[in-house]
Amino acid sequence: MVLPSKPSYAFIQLAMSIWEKRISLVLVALVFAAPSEPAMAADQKASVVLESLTVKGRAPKTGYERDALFGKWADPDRNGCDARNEVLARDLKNELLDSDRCTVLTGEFTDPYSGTTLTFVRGQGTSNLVPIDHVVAVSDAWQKGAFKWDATKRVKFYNDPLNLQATLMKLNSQKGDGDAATWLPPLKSYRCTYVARQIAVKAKYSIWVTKAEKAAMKSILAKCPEQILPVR
Ligand SMILES: [Ca+2]
Repeated sequence: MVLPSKPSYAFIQLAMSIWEKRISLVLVALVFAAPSEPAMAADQKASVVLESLTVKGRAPKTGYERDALFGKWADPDRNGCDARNEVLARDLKNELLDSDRCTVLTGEFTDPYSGTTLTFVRGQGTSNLVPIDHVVAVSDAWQKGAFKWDATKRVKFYNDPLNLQATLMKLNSQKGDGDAATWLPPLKSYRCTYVARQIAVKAKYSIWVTKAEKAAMKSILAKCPEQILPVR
C-alpha cells in the first residue's frame, strides 16, 4: 500500500489554498465592482442599446425650471474647468486658452450639425454664437424621467460632456427641446453620430424615449447598422 508522500499532501494543501484565494478574490471583486450607475461598456451598437430603453409617453412639463433645477455651468468632475469651457476646448481646434489654462479665448470651430466653420472669439456678443447644445435636451430629459432626480444627478447630467456638443446659435434655437422625432442635424452625414449620442445619454441616465422618437432613431440607424455608442 502506498501512502501519500508528504510532498504530495503539501501540494494538495497549496492547490486548495490557491483556489480558496482565487474564489475570495472573485468574491471581493464582485462586491467592489457593483456600479452605482449602469457602466458604459465599449463598442456597444447603438441599435442594440436603443432596444433596452424604456418606451413611454412624455410626463407633463409641470415644475420644470431649468435654471433653478439644473443651475449654470459647473465643474462636477472638479478639474478646475467648468463644463462649457471643457467642451469648447474639446470641440474647437487651435484654441487659445487664458492664463487659467481653462477659459477658451479663441479657436477654429466646425459645427458638426451643419458643417459650417467659424472662428470663435470669447466676448460679449460673440461667445453666444457658439452655444453648447445638450444633445438630449434638458427639458426633454425632464419630461422623460429627470423630474424624479435629485439635485446631484441633475447637475451631473447638465454638465456631462457625453451629452454636450458645441454648435451654432441658430441651430441650438431651432432645436429647442426637440427629440429625434422633431429635430435632427441638417447635415445628414452626422445624424447617425448624433442619434447614437442621444441613445448613450438616455441609457446612462435611464431617460426614456417616446414611441415616435424610437421610430425616428431606428430609421436613422437603419442607414448605419454598425454605429457604435460614444462612451464620453
Ligand atoms: Ca470640469
